[in-house]
Amino acid sequence: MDVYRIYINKRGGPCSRHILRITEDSPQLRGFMHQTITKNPTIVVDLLADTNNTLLQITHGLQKDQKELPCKLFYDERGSKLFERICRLHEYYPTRTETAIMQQNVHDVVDLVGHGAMLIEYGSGSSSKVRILLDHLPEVAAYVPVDISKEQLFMAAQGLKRDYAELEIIPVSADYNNLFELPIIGKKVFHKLAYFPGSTIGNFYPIQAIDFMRNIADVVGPGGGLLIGTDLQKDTKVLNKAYNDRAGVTAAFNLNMLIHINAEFGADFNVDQFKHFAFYNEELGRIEMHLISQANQTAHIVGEAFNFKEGESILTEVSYKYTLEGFAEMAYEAGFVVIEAWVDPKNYFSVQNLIAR
Ligand code: AVI
Repeated sequence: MDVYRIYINKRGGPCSRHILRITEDSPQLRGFMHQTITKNPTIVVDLLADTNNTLLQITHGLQKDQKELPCKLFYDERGSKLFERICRLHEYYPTRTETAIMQQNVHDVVDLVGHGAMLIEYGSGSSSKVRILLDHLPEVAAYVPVDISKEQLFMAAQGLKRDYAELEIIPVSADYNNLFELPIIGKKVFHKLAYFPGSTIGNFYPIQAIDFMRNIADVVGPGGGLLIGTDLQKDTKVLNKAYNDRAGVTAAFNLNMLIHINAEFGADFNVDQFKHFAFYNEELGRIEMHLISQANQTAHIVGEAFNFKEGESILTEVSYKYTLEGFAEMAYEAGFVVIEAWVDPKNYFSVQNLIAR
């Protein structure tokens, strides 16, 4: 029977460079747990179990004057499903607009990328967006989906294996905000292309976005590429609607963060006593998502008490919207040059091809 093998670093801990050498008897795998999961000869590497790091981020964030929580906490199982629903909402234009841009320009994209690429997708999730590239890119050397969720990686890799039998798929389970080393692959790699769709770059503060893209530039090396989706600045009304949908899915998604923290970190947030609030901050060019406390209240996390005044907010997410020029400047600072930016007719969204300098 074909198997997936998953190697979990038992040491865990925050960001550090872990070496992934992926053969069964490799000495680097000593001290790693080994689980056989399911079909197909594909290897999944889990770099870090960073529960402690996340807990620190939560408690530090709640000690700030403007309380904040890391937006990665949206994505437990329920949160990921809610996010999928958001992506299908009429008000939430980014997903369908990015897909349309890709569909209309895939031949140009592929011409620029060329053959023999190692395709590394950051935050690959269900790996659905990459299919349009895989359908058109000639001779992909390997597809390396990187995601924190092992379950999603397994499911996605299985699905892809069914449809792209010849493709070498090496999923890496890692927090892509941390440095990670690429797995070694069998075929010759002509160049590396990082793929970061979905405008998730907007969820980083600009300084973090530059650092993150700098890491990608290191990973792909000079001449390597980054294909990235970026949301663009537009009418405030359109933006406010996208993050305040009428069906309340975004509100449920936002509140789910507290449910997740209660379940995973033994906290006791009274979820009913918080309300979703999102608005476009024109000055800073970003959507801000907040949870507003509806009363004076206290929540406990690992024995520590956090007080909330009535009306006080927790900032749960920023979602920056860029101009093409502003993004090009940021990319340049991170070591990239924008080669091409494809946009939709309304100029709502862009897919950009960047080359590392
Ligand atoms: C994942 N990210 C790009 C989404 C966004 O639009 O910033 C997350 C999201 N938050 C609310 N709706 C969607």
